[in-house]
This record gives sequence, C-alpha cells and structure tokens, in this order.
Amino acid sequence: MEGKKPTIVSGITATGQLTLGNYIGAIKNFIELQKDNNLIIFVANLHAITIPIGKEELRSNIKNMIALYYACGLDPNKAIIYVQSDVLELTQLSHILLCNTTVGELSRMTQFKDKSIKMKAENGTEFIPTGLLTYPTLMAADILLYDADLVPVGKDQKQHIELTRNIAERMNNRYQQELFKLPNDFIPPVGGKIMDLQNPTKKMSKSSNDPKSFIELLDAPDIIRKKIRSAITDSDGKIAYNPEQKPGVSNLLTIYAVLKNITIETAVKTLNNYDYGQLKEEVASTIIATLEPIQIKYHQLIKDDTIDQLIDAGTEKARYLANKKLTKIKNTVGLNYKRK
Ligand code: AQP
Repeated sequence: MEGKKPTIVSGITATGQLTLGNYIGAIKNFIELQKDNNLIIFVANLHAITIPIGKEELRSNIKNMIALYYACGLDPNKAIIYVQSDVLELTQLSHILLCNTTVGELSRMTQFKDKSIKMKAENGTEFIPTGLLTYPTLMAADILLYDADLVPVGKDQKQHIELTRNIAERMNNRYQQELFKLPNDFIPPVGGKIMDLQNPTKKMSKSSNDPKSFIELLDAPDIIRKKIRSAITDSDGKIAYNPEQKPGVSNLLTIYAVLKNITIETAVKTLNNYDYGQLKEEVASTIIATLEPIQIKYHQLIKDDTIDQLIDAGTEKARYLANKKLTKIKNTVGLNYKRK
C-alpha cells in the first residue's frame, strides 16, 4: 500500500444479493475512491451470521458479492478485496477489543436495540445472539486492523465509529502508545439513499422479504422492467423532486440522475413532459443499460474460475497487513509470550 494516501476500509454484509441501493450507495463510490486512496473492501460474512441465515444462501451471497465487486469495476491492482472470514487475524483482534469494551457500551448501541426488538417482533424469539451485541467490536477490528483513516458510513453506523474511536483511544492510553489510529467517518462524494420500490419511505434493503421492493444487480432486464413498473408512485401525475410529498417519484428520479451522472435538476428538466409510465420505462432502461456490462463481466468471472484466483490474491494481501498489525498488538498486550 502507498504510504501517503489515506486508507479507507469498508464492507457490505452478506445478508442477501447486492441491490441497486448497495451499488449506488457503496460500490459506485468505491470505484471512485480506489483512484486516490488505499482502498480495502471486504464481504462481511462474519457480520452476516449475527442474525440467522441459511447455509446455502450465505455461501452463494459471498461468492456473488465478491464477483460483483470486480464486475462493477473494483480493480485488484488498486484495491485490496477479500472475504472477511478469510482474515483469521480479525477475530483475534476482535476478542482483544472486546476485553477493552464494556457490556454497557455495547448494549447502548442503537442498532443492537433496533435489531433485537425487530427479531423479537418478527420471529417471536427471545434468542438474541451475543454476536449481535458484539457486532460493533468486530466492525472496530475491521477498521483498526488496517489503520484506516476514513470509513464511509451511513447515519445508522456513525455510532459504531464513535465506539471504535473510544476503544482505540482507551487502549492507546492504557498501553501508552499510538497503538491504533483513530478513524473518521465520512460521507462518500457521490450517491444517495435509494428507497424501497414498494415503500419509498424506507431504505431499499437486500434482506427485505418482498423481492419487488428491490432491484438485484443480477436481475434480468424483464424482471427489472416489471419491478420498476410496479414501483409505488402517487396520483398527482407530475414529474417533480420532493422526497417528503412524492417519495416514489423522487426515488426514481434519484436512481435516474445517479446512473446518468447528472444532477437531479437536470433529470427533472429532461423528464419534465413524461407521464409516470414513460418515466418508469426510462428509469428501467437506464438501470438495464448500467447493469448489462456488469452482468456480462460477472458471468465471465464465475465461468472461468478467475474469481477464485482473485479471492486468493486479495486474501494474501489483506492477511499480510493484518498479520503485521496483529503481531504488534499482541506484543503490546503481552500475548506473544515467546518474545523477550
Ligand atoms: N438503499 C440504499 N441506498 C444507498 N446506499 C445503501 N446501502 C445499503 N442500502 C442502500 C449502502 O450499502 C453499504 C452496505 O451496507 P450493508 O449491507 O453492510 O448494510 P445495510 O446498509 O443495512 O444494507 P442493506 O442492503 O439494507 O442490508 P440489510 O438488508 O442486511 O440490512 C453501506 O455503505 C450502505 O450505506
């Protein structure tokens, strides 16, 4: 990795197939960020098992996701790309961090509270896995293991970055040295929040139970057309951007503008005279045109096994850095007992 460039670390949880929301809110930014930063990107499969997920589903999510990272334009010569569970150093660091974190800190995390309430409500279960509680320390390990300067996050993850900073600062004080770099969160330069097609006041999510609510990056053109045609809009018939009063139409305009690399104002001007049917056709065609080359590349990568070689090479690079850092941490904490 190049010394002077900022290091940026980010991952996407393997809880489903990548959606257009993940592409616009995360991957599209990664492609830009890899130009001027040391970019480290992973498939968060350890985070994915903090809530129950079937074995076959998880397996297929992981491989699809990593192949899609490459197919979307992540470059193995510019970014380090790997699957989280392949970097064994991570779970050791996570344990060390847990020993420097209080139960109170973890149980106060909003996301833990929200997710556990949701699990109880939706599944009627009292079985709230401890992994859900310790999710933020695993995330802290993802970040601190590579001395990340910046972590691109949405609002819901900001609290986890604050906790990461607190743990890092606490350990730096405890061991009287700059053992960990304090990371900062940042809002990526391009993108936007893409909303659920059936409930446009809610974020589009890959783990939604309603397939019509999201576009998968591997959806076929006819499926994309059907899903966009069935997207919820409103009855006023005017093309205007107003997320509060016209969330459905505004969401379609955001998708169109981001994928065309134009401003929302330009999108509204361009589509001003369209009715909703024409708007949806235009948005669907834009999505299809964006995803077509990605899907072609994805199928090539999967077909000729190139993806396995890319995964191995990415893992090797990540583990080299992780091992160096973990050795320093273990020396500092006193775990490396052979060292004089
Ligand atoms: N709808 C979205 N619009 C814009 N950005 C989005 N991201 C996710 N959904 C949208 C961005 O994708 C990255 C990875 O997110 P994640 O999978 O780790 O967690 P998430 O934000 O909870 O994503 P999902 O798809 O909604 O997953 P599930 O369904 O498992 O909760 C993040 O950078 C996020 O901002």
